[in-house]
Amino acid sequence: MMQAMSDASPHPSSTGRRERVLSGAQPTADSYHLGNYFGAFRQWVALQDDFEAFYFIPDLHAITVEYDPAQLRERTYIAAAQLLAAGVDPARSALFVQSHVPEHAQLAWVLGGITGFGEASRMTQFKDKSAKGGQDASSVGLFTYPILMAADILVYQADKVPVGEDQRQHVELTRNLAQRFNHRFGETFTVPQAHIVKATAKIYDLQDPTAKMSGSNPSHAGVVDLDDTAKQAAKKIRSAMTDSGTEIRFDRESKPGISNLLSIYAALTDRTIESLETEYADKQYGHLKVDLGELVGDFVQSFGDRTRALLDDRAELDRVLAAGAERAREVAAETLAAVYDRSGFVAPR
Ligand code: ATP
Ligand code: LTN
Repeated sequence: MMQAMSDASPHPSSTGRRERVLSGAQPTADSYHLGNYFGAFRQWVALQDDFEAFYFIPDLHAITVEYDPAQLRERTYIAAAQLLAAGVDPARSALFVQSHVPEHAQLAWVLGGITGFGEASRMTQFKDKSAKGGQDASSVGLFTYPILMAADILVYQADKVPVGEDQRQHVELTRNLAQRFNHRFGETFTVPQAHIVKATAKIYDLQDPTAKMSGSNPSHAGVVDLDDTAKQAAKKIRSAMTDSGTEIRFDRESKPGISNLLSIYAALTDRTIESLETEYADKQYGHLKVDLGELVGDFVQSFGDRTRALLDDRAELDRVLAAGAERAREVAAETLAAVYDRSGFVAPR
């Protein structure tokens, strides 16, 4: 009934378009890290073959914690260069900056009206982050962060959202909001699915292999940054906290340190954990660390070379981001128009 009354475009899943993938990673550090790469970017790159892809740098999300404007601007460029270095291909994917597409913020406002306060209060990322800084230090923006994230996803009618494990709850909220809106106002949104690859869904901190490798950790001793030198990265791997005992075996419970190194090794070389266990059966922790240290060192070295070359040409980065935003806006504007219409807003004429 609602839909029949609406003159906005139909639900996209009925239009036979290609399936869409969307994701973002905050520019809140001077570099992304190995956890971001394996947990997210590798999947982004793989999915751009078969999906219509939208990848973006959530600068609006980045201002929900204390930050420095000049630093944010620089980090946004670094993020763009690193995503390109990781293999995001602007010929196949729209790569853009969130603030270049105002529809994200506009849709977030509408979704805020159908989000329960209690529902938002249950988001564990907010609870964790606000616990660290103290309730008074937390902004309202940090609280409503997941609603903006839902808007990011829904405004593109995304089918798949490749993220690490820590983002699962936010995608679940997004699904609930999409279903709620569709139910109340008529079919409007595609209900997205999280795409989480189990083997690399959570890369752990090298110094505390029970905690997530995280860019916001004040110490980067356990975080391999993608702009580390080969030497720095190799040293971080060699200094990784490992477990008591000597056996090189994957066991998350009793050997979190070794298991984390095996996960990184397997992901980096496209080998199975089993083949690594076999290869290192008679060897010591030290051998594994030295070998992996070299591999990770080589990896960050070539990643860094590619990134620096891209960062040297800001005008080209601007062009890539502008083209990405243009493509993104075509899609986002169409969704927002449908949402405004279904919401009962009078169209400007
Ligand atoms: P924070 O400082 O909030 O911890 P972060 O380092 O986790 O930041 P995000 O911007 O939150 O970085 O994450 C970008 C993407 O990388 C998300 O899809 C997230 O799930 C993924 N990701 C982040 N850390 C890891 C990790 N340690 N293992 C696997 N995936 C991760
Ligand atoms: N909250 C995410 C970043 C992010 C995102 C998104 C990821 C913002 N909007 C939309 C996927 C889809 C994080 O990684 N911290």
